[in-house]
Parts: sequence; structure tokens; C-alpha cells
Amino acid sequence: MLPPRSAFPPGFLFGTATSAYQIEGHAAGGAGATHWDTFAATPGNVAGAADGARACDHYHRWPEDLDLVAGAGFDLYRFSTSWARVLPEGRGAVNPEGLDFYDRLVDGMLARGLKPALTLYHWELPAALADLGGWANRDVALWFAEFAALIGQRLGDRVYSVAPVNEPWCAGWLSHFLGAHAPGLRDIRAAARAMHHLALGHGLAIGALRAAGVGNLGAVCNFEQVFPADASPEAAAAAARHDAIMNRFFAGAMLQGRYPAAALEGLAPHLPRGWQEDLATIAAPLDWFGINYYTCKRIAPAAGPWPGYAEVPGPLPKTALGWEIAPEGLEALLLWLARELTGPLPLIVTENGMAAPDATPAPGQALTDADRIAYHAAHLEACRRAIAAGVPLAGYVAWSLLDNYEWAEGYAARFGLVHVDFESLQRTPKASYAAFRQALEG
Ligand code: IFM
Repeated sequence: MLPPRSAFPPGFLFGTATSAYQIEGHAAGGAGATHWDTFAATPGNVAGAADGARACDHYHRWPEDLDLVAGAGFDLYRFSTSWARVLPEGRGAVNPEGLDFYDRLVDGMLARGLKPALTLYHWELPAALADLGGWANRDVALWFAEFAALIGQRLGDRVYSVAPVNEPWCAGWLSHFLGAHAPGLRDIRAAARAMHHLALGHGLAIGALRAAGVGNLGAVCNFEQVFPADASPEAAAAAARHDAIMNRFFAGAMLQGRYPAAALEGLAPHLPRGWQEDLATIAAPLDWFGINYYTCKRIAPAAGPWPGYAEVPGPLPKTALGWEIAPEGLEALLLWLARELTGPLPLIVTENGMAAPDATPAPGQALTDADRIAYHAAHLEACRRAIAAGVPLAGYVAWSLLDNYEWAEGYAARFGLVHVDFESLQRTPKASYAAFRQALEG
């Protein structure tokens, strides 16, 4: 059972989230190509070579999807704009159909009493900008700020909150150093530059949004609880390096105006000249800070060049993606953030959820995803403990409303509270959806 709404402070916000490329159906509506289209079209990158061309066809089915969000009693809907849908070349000519789509979507949320929580960039970089070097090119951060201003001018009067970049660690390190996401690079120089320019793009976008009169601006970073794989000093140092790259790089820059020393020891030689001068822009004041949390990691030293570490499997029960289920890690990270980085700034859990091996529901039957309910329940209890310990936690957002395009995993990993049949595109609420509806009534 999920803890009821009444177990949280008055005004605590409950939401659910999606992102543009994962659900919209990118082939519809005149959107430009993105680096995810080309990444998926390259053999070996994505399970089944799946892409987001059709996804959940949310572009046409959004009224039904917003009815589902409202029907569960959520207060807030976290969604994202696709840069390439609005600006097919990344800059220059606007696709009016794209802007109109987001206009209708936001009005649709307001009509249903939902707070629109907008993320500007959830990873689908316009291919035309990838051609120019993507995030490794500083100009992309400047063009991103122009996109932010455009969206701010069009939607800023109606959205509840805005965050520029979802999970910059994924858009930077996972995509340019580990090669697991588009553009699929494994290059430390590109990674260092992309990470810095993503941070700069965040700061410039915050400035552009404030200049457009948009308020309630924040950031959304992903965090993992990090453990050394054993008691050796080498494992402790390896874990500290992962912690610096994963948990402290973006949060440190955005909240304190500095990159952690344990990350700079490997990245500094590859950062663009004069990077220090961008830190004041990156650390633009925020109104809230979002934490996306899914799992913990155990880190062992590994041979080879910096950063010289590898993940090792842990003993906890795992999700369908093999991610350890570690709700205590959420509590620990919330306490750490509030103590060391965010202080009185409101925190929001902007993503939390699990991929489960859901079976296809029988016609007319709810899908029984007891493991997902238990996952959300345990993490909501972790939130309650953090609040009781004094953390100014203001909301919890479940990932995800719908089963959707899970990036390199294609359509096999299902995170939704609502099952999607990717043939018929029929939506069927799961038991976890009903659990949220019940909890949010109480
Ligand atoms: O599906 C993703 C989402 O796009 C970003 N955060 C993590 C989710 C699950 O992997």
C-alpha cells in the first residue's frame, strides 16, 4: 500500500512524468530529426533498433493521457518539450505546429487542474546541431538559451515550473564517455566539454527564462547512492570518483559554482579554455532543485586510465533492468543534499520508479504490478523519513505515466503506471495506477 496523501505535509505535490521523445511519436507534426533517430538507426545501439517515431502516439492521444494523469488525482504533470519539434534545425525557422502542440498540451493540463511542470530538454538534440558537434560545441549552449527564451515567451505565462535540462549526467557522461546513449561517443574530451556546455546551457537558459519573466525555475539531476565495493582505500577512492562525476559535478556547479576536485583531476585537461569564467552563469539562483533517484551503485577500482573504476553487482533485490532497489539511498541523498548543497531550497523528487516484468493484461483486467507498488511505497516512506528529519521536500513525481521508449532498452523495459500495447496503442491502467488514485484520495 502507498502512504496516503494525508501522511505528507499540507501542500506536498504528487505528480507523474513523461518526456517528449519517449512518448510523443516524433514522426508526427513536422519535427526535425534528432540524434536519437540516428543513434537508433545505427546497428547495435538500441534493443531491436527501436526509435521514437511512433512511441505512444501521445502527439495525437494527449487528451486521453492527460485524463489519466488527472484521473489518478495527481497535482502535477512533468513533461518536456522537444527542441527539434519546435525548431527542426535547432535554431532559425520555427515549426508553428510544434509550438501549437505544446500550447494545447499546457492548456489541456490547466483545464484538468494539473500543474504543468516543464523540462525544456530531455535528450533529443536536433540532428542539425549534432552535425555541428552537439553539446561538445559551446555554441549549442547559446542556441539552447534561445530555445529556452522562445518557449518561455510562448508557455511561460501558464507553466507551473521549468527546469532546463533533464539529468545532465546522462546527456553528458553516459552519452559521451560511456557511449550508451546518443550520440554514443566514448571520448573523454567530448565528455568533459559536453558536460560543461550542458551546465552552461542550464545557466544560460535560467537567465533567458528569468528575462522572459518566467518564475519557479529549477534543475533536475540524477543521483545514485554510492558504496565502495570493499573496505580497501582503493575502492573508497574509486567510489569517490564515481560520486564526484555522478552526484557532485552538476549539483556542485549549479548550487555552489564549483566542480568537485575528484572530477576535475581527470576532466580539467579536457575542459574548454576559460571554463572557470562560466561558473557564475551556471550557478544562477534557483527556486527549487529536483532529484531523480532509482538505485545505488557499488564501485570497485579497475585497471586503465582515469577514472579507473567499474560497477559490481550488489545483493539487493533488482528491477527488470537489474537495478538494485535501495530506498534508503533516496533518504540518504535527500539528507545529504539538504545538509551540504541545497539548504532551505525546496527539493522535489522529480523521478522515481521501476521497470518491472509486467505481463500483458487480460482484456478488461487490471495488470497486477505489486512489485511496482512496493517500490513506490518504500521510496515514499523514505521521503517521509527525510521530511521528518527536516528536509524541505515539496513533492514526489512517479516515473512514468506510460510504458514508453526506454532509450537504449527500446520498448522492452516498462516503467508505466499505465500499460501501453505498442501494437494497438491501447492504454490500460495497472494496479499501481489504482494504488496512487487511492493514496491521493486519502
Ligand atoms: O526513462 C528514463 C528517463 O528518460 C530519465 N530518467 C530515468 C528513466 C528510467 O531510465
